Amino acid sequence: MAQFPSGFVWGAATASYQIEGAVHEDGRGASIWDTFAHTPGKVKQGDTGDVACDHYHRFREDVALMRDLGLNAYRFSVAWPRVQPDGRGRVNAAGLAFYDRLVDELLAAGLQPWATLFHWDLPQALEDRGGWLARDTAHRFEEYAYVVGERLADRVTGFMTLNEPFIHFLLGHALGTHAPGHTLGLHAFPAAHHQLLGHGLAVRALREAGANMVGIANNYAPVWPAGDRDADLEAMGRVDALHNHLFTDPLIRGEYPALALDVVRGTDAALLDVIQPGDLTVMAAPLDFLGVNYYQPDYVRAGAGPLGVELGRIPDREYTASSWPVVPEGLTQTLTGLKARYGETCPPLYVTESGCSVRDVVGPDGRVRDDFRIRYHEAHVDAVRDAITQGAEVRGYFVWSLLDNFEWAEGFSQRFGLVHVDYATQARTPKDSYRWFQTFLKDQG
Ligand code: PNW
Repeated sequence: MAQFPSGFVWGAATASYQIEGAVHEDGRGASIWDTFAHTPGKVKQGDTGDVACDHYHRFREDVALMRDLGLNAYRFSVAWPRVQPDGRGRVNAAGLAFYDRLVDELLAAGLQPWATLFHWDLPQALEDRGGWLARDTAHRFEEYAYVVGERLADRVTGFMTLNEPFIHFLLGHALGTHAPGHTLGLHAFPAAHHQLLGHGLAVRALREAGANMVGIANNYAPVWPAGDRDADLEAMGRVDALHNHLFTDPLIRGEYPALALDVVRGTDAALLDVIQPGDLTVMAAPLDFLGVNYYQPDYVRAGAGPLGVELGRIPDREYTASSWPVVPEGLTQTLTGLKARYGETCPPLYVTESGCSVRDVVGPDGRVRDDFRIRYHEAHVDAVRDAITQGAEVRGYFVWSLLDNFEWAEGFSQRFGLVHVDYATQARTPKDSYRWFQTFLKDQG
């Protein structure tokens, strides 16, 4: 079987609000997820990230787990409200110092630090001024990016500006199931535009601060047909434009996909007024890599939804505990599809998230028998290998996630980790999948 290219990056990924806890410590300001999780009815069981995995205090133990696993990289996110409690201006030295300690600990353990600047925990103070619906937030993000870059760029291997701006746009601003909870439908378009603008401004700021590997982590899904009428194919095109092209074409081609603009214009032509001259040039700042977060295809037919779209359940598949189908070939399609669409201008790709939720329990013998997850990652690693064989330039694979953690609106009910977390005691238990990955990496040499 073909080997992975030398220097291939094998990592695990997490995000600040999902693991850190310590929400009131060392001068951290409130984020929109603090507000949202503390609003009754928004998160299952009333769970919050107040304590989460207590990673803020246990990061040394968590880094040791990764070192022992044999990973060579770790993708974490920086909590903006720790660095700038008010989202602008004043920098909180104690907050920044946490990431400084984390990065040093990673380097000492032989792990490359990969930092995401925004994984959805916007400072509440900025939300109060309009959040991503306001153009100013893009400029505040630029300022924050420079602060983090100045402090960490000498040691961080790769920076990702945003995590999944599409999901933050869709669930946070269009549908309202994530913070900040807006239910604007396509009237949320400014939140897409301003995230993309913020991305471009942050790329520039990071480079000025000395960063030399800069990218983004996007969520991608190949669009599969759930019907074959003309209307179904048209519905697929709209989904592809919004989910996959809207957040990538501007970065690589310096233009919005025409179909996405049509859909937004059809909702309200005035929404497009947020696009100012020069914005797309800013967005198209050259990227060193593209991060690919992959979970499942969009299975689409025409229907009565707002986009004229209905999402279906792919038949004859295994399903994860979060009811997502297991479709490894969708990852191959995503990676080769990016290469096909952008050709020579396609940046090198890293799978920045891949993983599944399983109903894991610690057995009486202390083992967590998550064979489902082992098979999941075996199949998805093979899918990456297939994509490389077919000409995609893929340089890394990050498992989502290192630890079981706060799965947003699902709270702690969904476990994605290679390491089990008992939230009552904060005990970490490496699962069978952790041991599998350890052996796999040894075999890779
Ligand atoms: C990603 N969807 O979120 C995030 O980057 C992680 O923080 C999260 O824990 C992980 O995937 C697992 O969910 C997503 O509805 C949330 O398709 C929702 C969707 C996709 C990704």
